[in-house]
Amino acid sequence: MSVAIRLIGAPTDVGAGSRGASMGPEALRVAGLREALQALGLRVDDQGNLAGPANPWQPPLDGYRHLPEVVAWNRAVFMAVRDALDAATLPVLLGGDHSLAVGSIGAVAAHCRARGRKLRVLWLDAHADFNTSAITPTGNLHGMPVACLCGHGPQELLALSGTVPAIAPHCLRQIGIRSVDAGEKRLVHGVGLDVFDMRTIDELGMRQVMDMALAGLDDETHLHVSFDVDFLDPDIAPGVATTVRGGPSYREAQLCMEMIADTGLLGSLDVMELNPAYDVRNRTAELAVDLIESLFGKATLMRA
Ligand SMILES: [Mn+2]
Repeated sequence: MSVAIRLIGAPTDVGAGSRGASMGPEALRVAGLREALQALGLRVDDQGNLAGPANPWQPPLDGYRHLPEVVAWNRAVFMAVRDALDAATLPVLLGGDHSLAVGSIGAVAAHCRARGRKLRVLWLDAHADFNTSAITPTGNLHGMPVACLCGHGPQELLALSGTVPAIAPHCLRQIGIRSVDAGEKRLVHGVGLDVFDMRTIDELGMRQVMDMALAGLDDETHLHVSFDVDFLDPDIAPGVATTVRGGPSYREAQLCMEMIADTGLLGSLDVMELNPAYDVRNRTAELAVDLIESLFGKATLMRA
């Protein structure tokens, strides 16, 4: 793989229910993300951080918290990811809260539409992120990006990608899910999302789950990974605000990343919700870097 990687920092927590994900990009840099990827022989360009509005820390308005701020940040993310893809680089979005996936995946989807490429999105997360203003308990937009991408959400966010919905639900595979609100569950079933929850991983094992999640890819497929760090078990990854016990272990997470790398199709990546305010000596950022290395093809074991 000779394509250059472009790191894009999005230091904000306007979509989250706790402060601190705004420090995520810098924590990943301190943990040596760029150097780790360069050591694999990859070209890496860190374009620095995007700018956007401060977090006003207000209660919800009409079911959404900080909607204008979330829209502004998502516009910036959309343009940066679009520009990276137009420049034939591989964008890696350093979040930031997960609401920014609307802009990131919106740009990837627009890129694929313009070039007639297929899209597969792997959503690695403890949560389905399929809330809407009608059912959200909090109004936090980081719980809504998948719904927005599938056409359910505020018009300002739905319109970002140029087409509504930005992605067809059948493009998406959710992996690691273990916390879904009741109303959210109905919506997820209603749109027919492909969800590999933790029980499925327990019963079938990560290998079979990944075989299923990656089935049907071909050389014309753009593979996007949206990695919410709360996907991981909190015992190994305490540095997120929304921990849910019972996530993938270190080896399960490594296998997940390695199997994605084996496809050779990774085209874009989000690394989201890393929250240094909850972390212990930056170990979650270091773990994220370790897993990202595997995602880009570092063989952990003795396999050639
Ligand atoms: Mn998420």
